[in-house]
Order: sequence, then C-alpha cells, then structure tokens
Amino acid sequence: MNTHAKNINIAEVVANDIAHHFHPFTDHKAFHAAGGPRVMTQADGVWIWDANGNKMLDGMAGLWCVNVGYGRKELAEAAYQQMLDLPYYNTFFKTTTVPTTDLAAKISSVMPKRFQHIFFTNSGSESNDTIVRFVRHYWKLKGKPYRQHFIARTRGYHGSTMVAANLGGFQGMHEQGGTRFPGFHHVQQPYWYDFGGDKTPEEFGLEAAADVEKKILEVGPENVAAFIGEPIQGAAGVLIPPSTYWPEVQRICRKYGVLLISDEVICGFGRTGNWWGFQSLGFEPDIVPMAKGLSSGYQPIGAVAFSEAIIKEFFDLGGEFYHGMTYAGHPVAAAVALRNIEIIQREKLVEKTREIGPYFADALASLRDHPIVGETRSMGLIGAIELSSNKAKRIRFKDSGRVGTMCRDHCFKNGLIMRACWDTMVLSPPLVISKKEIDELVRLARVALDATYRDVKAEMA
Ligand code: PXG
Repeated sequence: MNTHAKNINIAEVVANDIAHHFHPFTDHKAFHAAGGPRVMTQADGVWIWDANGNKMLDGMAGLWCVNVGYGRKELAEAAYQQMLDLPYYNTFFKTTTVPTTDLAAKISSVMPKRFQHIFFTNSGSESNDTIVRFVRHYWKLKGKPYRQHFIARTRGYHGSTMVAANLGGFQGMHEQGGTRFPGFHHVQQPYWYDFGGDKTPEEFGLEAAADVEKKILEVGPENVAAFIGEPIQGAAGVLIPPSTYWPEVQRICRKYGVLLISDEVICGFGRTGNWWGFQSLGFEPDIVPMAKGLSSGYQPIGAVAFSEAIIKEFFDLGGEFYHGMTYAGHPVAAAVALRNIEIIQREKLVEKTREIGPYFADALASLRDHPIVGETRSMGLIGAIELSSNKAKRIRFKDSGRVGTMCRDHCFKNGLIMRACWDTMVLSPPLVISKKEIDELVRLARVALDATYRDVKAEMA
C-alpha cells in the first residue's frame, strides 16, 4: 500500500507547509517546533497511511466524518460524472440542479416525516449560522421579535464562524476574535462523570435539564428563540447524557414555546445506531443541522432540515429570505452526498452500527481494568475512555489535557488515531469497521495506555 508516497518529495511538502500553510486549530509555535505536519497520503477502509509509510487505524473517521470508510471508488465516479455533466450551477433565483434536488428528497426520506424541506450549506458552521438567522427572522415574522436569544451548553461545539462560535460553549474560542455577541447563553453540560457526584446518572440528567428551565426563566421565556444541543456532545469528549436528560429538555422547551434544535453534525447518518442522534436519545427536534456524514467527508457539504410546521409558516408569512452561499447545494457535492447515502442504505450501515455497538462497548469496557482508565462509554460507534489518576473517586490528572495529549501521541506512534479532548480519549471510527478491526483498535489503545501510564509513573518517581 501507500503507492502514492513514492512520488512525493516529503521534505519539500513539509518545508512548503511550514512556510505557507496557516493551519486551523493549531498552535503554530509548537507546530514549527515539532518539525511541521504529518502528511497523510492514502487510505482504505478504516486504515490511513502517512507519507513515511506509517499505517494507522483511523479511530476518528477523519474528523468524525468518514462514515462509509475510505477508498470508495463510486463516490469518486459520482463526482467525476457530475463534473462532466454540469460542474456548477447555483440554486438561487428559482433554479436548481438535478443532484441537489434529488439530495433534498433523499435526506427527507431518511428523516421522520415532518422534515420535508432542506436548506443547503457548505459546512456545519454555516448550517448553524443559517439557523440563527432563520430562527430570529421566523419569530419576527410571527410577531414575536423579542424571541432572539439562544440557549446552548458549556463546551457544546457548533462550529467556528462568528455565530457558530457564539452558540458553542468553548471559553477559549469566546476569548478570541470578539465572539461574545449578546443573546447567547450557556447552561451546564449533562456530563455525569465530571459533575454527577454521588447522584445516579438519571437524577443528574434531570438536574442538568433543570438548568435549561432556570436559564429560560432568567432570560425571560418571551425572549428565548431556541435551545440547541448535540444529542451526544462530540468535541467536548463524547458526553452521552443520562437517559432522563433529553426527554426532560424537550418537555421544558415545549412548555415555554422554545424551538428545539438537534445538532446532528456528528451524530447524524448512523453514528449512534439510528439515522439521527435524536432517535437514539429520545427527543423530537424542530430543526436539524447536519454535515460531516452527509458526504462522509468526500465533499464539503452541510444542510439544515426544517419541520413542516415551521417552514410552512415561514413560507406563508415571509417574502424573500436574504440568505445563501454561492456553493449552497453544489451539484458535485450533492451528487457525492447522494451516492454516499445510497451506500449507507445499500450496505445497511445504520443497522450494522446498531448491531456492532454492543461489541464496541464491550471491547472498550475491557480497558476498564487499566490503572488509568476511569470509565468507558459508547453508543453505536462513538465512544470515550476517561483517563483518571484515581478511578474510584473519578479524579483527574493535574494540568487538564496534558496526560490526554501524551496518550494521543503514543497512539499515533503505535498506529492508532484516537483524539484527546482534554483527558478524555474519544473514538468515532468509520461505520464499516469490523469486529476484528475493533479488537485491533482496542489492542492498540491498550499499548498507548500502557505507555502513558509508564510516563505518568516516571513523572511521579
Ligand atoms: N456542529 C457540531 C456538532 C460539530 O461537531 C460543527 C457543528 C461545525 O462543522 P464544520 O463543518 O463547520 O466544521 C461541528 C464540527 C474536533 C472537531 O476536534 C470537531 C468539529 C470540527 C473540528 C474539530 O473534535 N466538529
């Protein structure tokens, strides 16, 4: 494998990258000190190779997105054919292209019946920006212009654009670039491991949901436009809320007429063992942003699904919605996304994920005997391993994120890509992963955990 790398002058790529490439979410001083980037060149199934020929099991499906796995020729062919037929046309001003409309119908067909209208974007961030503009305008059209405030969660991740970063609850992001607009509020995350104390997860789930009601009352129910949350918080460390949480959040939102938004950018398209995370977590949103698994990352594309009740009112009351991106519903991205959903259906990847979920959960649970593993948890094929200095008391290592980074680096060295969210190791492998590959993933994880434990002990000695 890795035939590509033979023709690549790696030293030149690295030098050019250091000289010219300004990377996202990267500390450039540390990046340069480390000698520049790892260059990825080729991938197949759940495996990825770098330019030096190192083979790694991609436990993150890229960035939570390559659901159908790497190396799908038919997705390349779909793009190629569409480029030959019609490489671009827009969807503004009463026009469309065939794959764009087909994709809107296809997405609707894999959602509950009340979702029949799809707005296209190019990313998850744009989907969430679109929602904020839409929702604020919707309430204005309905004669409730004060309903402008959004409630979200601490360490929720909704993207990086100005508005998406406001929706998100990452302090570090809020402190950069003026992303503290009025009208965005954050409540507690339903994270039992860190905040549940002596309560049962179910008790804690209700308590975390009550925080949503508290915030609605604080802001004034007449001012609250919507509540947004990921069914399972991904970038925060795969926080799977207790079963009591989402149904209670839904009850509270309905009580105060607050719209409910399920950010499905990570959880959508099978990740949790159902098409949508809200189906696995037991609630019914009004609006659904999506991206990532929509094209399995083979093309940049995002979308927003609106329930018919809302969209009908919007169409009836409103004139033109002054919003849209040049590449919204791009025909090549749409053709690829369409074929990607066909693959998910043909290969029954949603059902397969539901079936293999317990195997994945058991495999992760086999790591619980490890001295620095405090908890493992998963749903479908998204999971986490909590690193802990005192398992019984759920105590963290000091300097949050330091030991997690050590573990992540050991993973890379040993052929596994597993991300660290502070000291929570997270996993989201391609949905095509086999039982044998899950065994290998867990074997590699243990190797990295052992090496991390050795480092930690050496520090204490
Ligand atoms: N919503 C959720 C739930 C996400 O996870 C976005 C929106 C934004 O999507 P775009 O396509 O604009 O990136 C995301 C993206 C990480 C990481 O390190 C996670 C994301 C993006 C980048 C890094 O876990 N999620």
